[in-house]
Amino acid sequence: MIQFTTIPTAPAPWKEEFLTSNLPNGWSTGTGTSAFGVGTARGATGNGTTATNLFKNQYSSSTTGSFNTIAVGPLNAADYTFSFDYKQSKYDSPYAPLATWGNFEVQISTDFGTTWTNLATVDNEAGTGSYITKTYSLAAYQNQYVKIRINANRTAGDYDLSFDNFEIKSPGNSNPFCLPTFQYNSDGNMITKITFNTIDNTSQATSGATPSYEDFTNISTDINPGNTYPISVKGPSSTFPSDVMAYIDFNNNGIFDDAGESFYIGQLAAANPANANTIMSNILIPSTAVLGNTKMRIVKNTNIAAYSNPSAPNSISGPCATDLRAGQVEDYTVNIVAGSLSTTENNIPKGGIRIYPNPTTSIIKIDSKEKIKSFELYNISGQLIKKGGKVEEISLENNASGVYIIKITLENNEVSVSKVIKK
Ligand SMILES: [Ca+2]
Ligand SMILES: [Ca+2]
Ligand SMILES: [Ca+2]
Repeated sequence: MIQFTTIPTAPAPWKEEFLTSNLPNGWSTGTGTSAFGVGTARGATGNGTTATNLFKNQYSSSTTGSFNTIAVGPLNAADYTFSFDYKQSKYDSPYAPLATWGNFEVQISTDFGTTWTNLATVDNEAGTGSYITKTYSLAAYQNQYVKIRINANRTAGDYDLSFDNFEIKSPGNSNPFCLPTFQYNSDGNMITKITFNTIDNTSQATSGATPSYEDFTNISTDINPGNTYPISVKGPSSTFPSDVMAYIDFNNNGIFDDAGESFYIGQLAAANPANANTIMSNILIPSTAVLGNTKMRIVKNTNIAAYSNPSAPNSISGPCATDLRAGQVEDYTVNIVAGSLSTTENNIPKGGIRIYPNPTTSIIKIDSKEKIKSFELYNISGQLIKKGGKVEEISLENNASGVYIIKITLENNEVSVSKVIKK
């Protein structure tokens, strides 16, 4: 009965470097012969951490291609830039760049892909044999969600057009959400289950075949400043115990260990994946936390210090430590919402209420089995925009494009909180 259209979003700062060969959440890459694909082939090898990249063979029978990113935002810093790496390489070995090949448009959308504006056109740019980095200011898009699209057009040749390392960041933080490095990768020391508020995520437990980084930022939970939430972490530890840290980027600057952002969750005793232990702790969300989407990182690391001194504090020196032994990092999204929008109020049984269309261009209609008593509409920063009594529809005609939160109270005092998007 409920038919919400959930539009996937990612918090900023943001980076997509194609760590696996799966198409990242929220992206689309076209269909048939005009489709871009994630992987690596011929000269289409990536730049940086992974060879994996997003590429397409452009040739006489397949001259155009298009793809778009997930929606990223809100962009709450004034100095955000958008950048990516690209190269074109001849289809045949040794995959040299072509002198004449065509062009691609770089487009941006602030309405989740309904309309697009050209940021730039890259036209027959001379290749270097290496990746070329393109960077564009997003100063004009502060506080908005943005989606980026690339439209590629071939005019000559048979070549691969490759893209990698899509990134939205502040120049003042050149490596947002930097990853730690493990001497022995994950080995038998992975995280197999996390619970935090409404997040309950189990992940793979194959010793020696589990990546040291898992990106679960498509999994999100709503949390309120000033509230405390339980967290549990489960995982094996092959020889020595493992320390577990949690980090939440409360001030939304791409750095995980500013004051008050680090939490020592505890130590997991040695165990194999089949009998892995679980530790629990609590995280107090500071009243100063910036509202909106941000990232939470869980870092687990096995270490000899913990073995020789079980009471030793964590030996994870930071969320980007370069000297960890073996373990895993999992990233999640947490959406910090004002206290009055607590999801614990969201106690209406599924099917009881329907809000549509979502996204909308102006009117939101509300169908409810129970009579509606009142409504409140908030912007993404948690400010009350409008409120009223019994209502069947709400007009967003005079409101800016973006994400809004609607809280509906029914006659029986049940409360529903939903996100709606105005295009
Ligand atoms: Ca890559
Ligand atoms: Ca895991
Ligand atoms: Ca931070």
